[in-house]
Formats: sequence, C-alpha cells, structure tokens
Amino acid sequence: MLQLLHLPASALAQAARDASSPLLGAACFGAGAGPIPHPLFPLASVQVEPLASEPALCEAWSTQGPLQPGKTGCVHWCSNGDVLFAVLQVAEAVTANAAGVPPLQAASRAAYADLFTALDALGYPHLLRVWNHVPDINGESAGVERYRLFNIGRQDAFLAHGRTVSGANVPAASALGAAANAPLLVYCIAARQPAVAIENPRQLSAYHYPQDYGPRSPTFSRASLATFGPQHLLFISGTASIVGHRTLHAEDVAEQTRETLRNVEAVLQQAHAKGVAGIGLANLYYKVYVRHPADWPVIRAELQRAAGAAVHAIALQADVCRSDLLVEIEATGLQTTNQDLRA
Ligand code: 3EB
Repeated sequence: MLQLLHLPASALAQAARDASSPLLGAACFGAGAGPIPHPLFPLASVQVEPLASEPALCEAWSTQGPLQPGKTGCVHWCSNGDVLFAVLQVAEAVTANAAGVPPLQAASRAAYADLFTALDALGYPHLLRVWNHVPDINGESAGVERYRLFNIGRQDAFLAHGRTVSGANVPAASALGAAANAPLLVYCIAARQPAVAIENPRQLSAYHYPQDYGPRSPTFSRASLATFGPQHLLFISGTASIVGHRTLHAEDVAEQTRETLRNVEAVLQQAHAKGVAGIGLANLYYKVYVRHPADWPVIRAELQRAAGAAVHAIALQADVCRSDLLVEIEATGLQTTNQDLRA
C-alpha cells in the first residue's frame, strides 16, 4: 500500500519521523525547500517553482515498513518489497561523451542506462511511472530542440537495455523543463511486477508520433495501472491539449485546459474498463505544470469546474515540452477494493 501526500516542505521532516507510515521517497519543488537533513529516503529536488502560497511544496509517498534504502551507481532508491522509488540526476557537462553527441543527449542516455542497470540489479525492472525534468527544455543545443535530444538519449537507453519502446511495457511519464543550469533530473517508481499500460483513443500513442516532433518518438504511455494486494494505483502521464498528434488551441489557455481534461477523462474511461471505476476526476491527485504563472487562476477555475472545488492539486511553474503548450496536467489515482478491506 502506498499513500500520496501533498505537503509544504516544512512538514516533510515531520512526516519522515512518522514511523507508522515511513516515506518511500519524495519530490520537493522550489528553491525555498532548502536541504532536508540526511533524508533516509530518496528526495528529488526539482528546480521548478510552486505557484501556490507555500514557499515550497513536496509530494511524498508513504508506505508500511520495513523499507530498504540504498544507492546503486548514481541512483538513490528505497524499496518496500513491491515497489521502488528512485532518484538520479546527471549534469550534462560532465557526461562521458562520444565526439559529436550533444551533451544533453548523452546525459539522457546515461541517466536511463544507469537507472535500468540499477532496476535490473535490484529486481524491480518494471518502470511504472517516470518524471523527467530537462533543463531549458524548449531551448536548442547543436541546432536541435533540447526535448528532442532528450528523446533520442532516452530511446537509445531503452533499446540498449533490451526494452521495448512501444506498447505494453512503456511507462507513464511526464517531461517538463527546469532551470537552465539545473542537472537533468529523473525520478520514478518501479516494481517487481509489470503494470498495465493504458493509451488514450483521442490521441495518437506518443511512441508513434511522426517525425515532425523529432527524429525519435517519446517513450511513454498515457497511463499505467498497477495493483498491489487490495490497492490499485493509476498513474496518468503528463497530459496536454493534443488530439491525434497535434496541439489544439495554441493561444488559449482556458481551451487548452478543457481539452487536456477531456484527455484525462478519456484515459479514466480506459482505466474504468480495467476495473478501477472508483477513480474519477474528483478524487485524483493532480500536478499542474503552468508555463505562464498569470494563467494559473484560469487553469484552476477550469480544473475546479471539472473536478470540484476541493480538488487536490499542486501547481508549478514549468516549461512544457512543446512551445505552443501552455499547461500540462498529470494525475495519480489510488483505489482500495472493499472486498479486500473486509478480508
Ligand atoms: C504529450 O502528450 C505532451 O516525453 O515523457 C507528456 C508526458 C509529454 C510525457 C515525455 C511528454 C512526455 O506529448 C508531452
């Protein structure tokens, strides 16, 4: 069983001391988070700023013990017997590099190669959910958009480690920007057992995007559904105003938000067909990545209209992987079956 906590950074140390539900891992957003002293769990320090009133926000995963933490290569991880939370960062400047390979592409490949080596060695080979923060994601290096370089390096590593880059074994993911001087940051949840991958019938699978969006398609599914005993976890990937493979409503943030939420609903429908009808728009945990902070009130109003005024949401300023996208929304759903609760 996992629980997802949204909390201010100042409350993370307290949550970490709660021995009845220890932390498997966490991500903190914003410079205000500061260093957390000697965490026993992997902590992703994400260089994007939160939009809400809190100076910094954290997303933490709590579970039941016993937990095993460790470090393999540059991968910090912690596992609970079913799942493993992992964090790694790679500075593109220092990645060993064949001549002519742009440093970000090399760093992306190296990050995923190190991750796969660790996951395979630890016995948690199945990636359920990945968060990627690419510094200056909409910038260019060597004349190529940096998100495209990231996609090349990521796909290279999947293939080099014998992993498929389309279909059932591709993880759910989000890909966002980060400060231009930040390292490439990847954090993820992996498992001993595979998840069920879910696609969105309104969208072309991202791993089949045409070459207009780069020489290699992105390697992610629209959602993944994992089951641990009585608990189902639904990880909905970063979702945007894309229908088919095209961006819609390029200049209109309200329309982009509504289109994005139609996509989230379409993914939920697919998940319902796989037995998680209890997860809906109103009980998802959202992370909203906003390109222009001034757009947040409009986005929040649309999200509240769709999901209710009490919606659980973290809002962050981040660049989104296509320069015409103003907002990207990801979501996580948790459902515990009644039958197993009675047992
Ligand atoms: C999209 O639908 C929007 O490259 O891992 C969303 C989620 C997006 C994940 C990724 C990219 C990624 O194409 C962008």
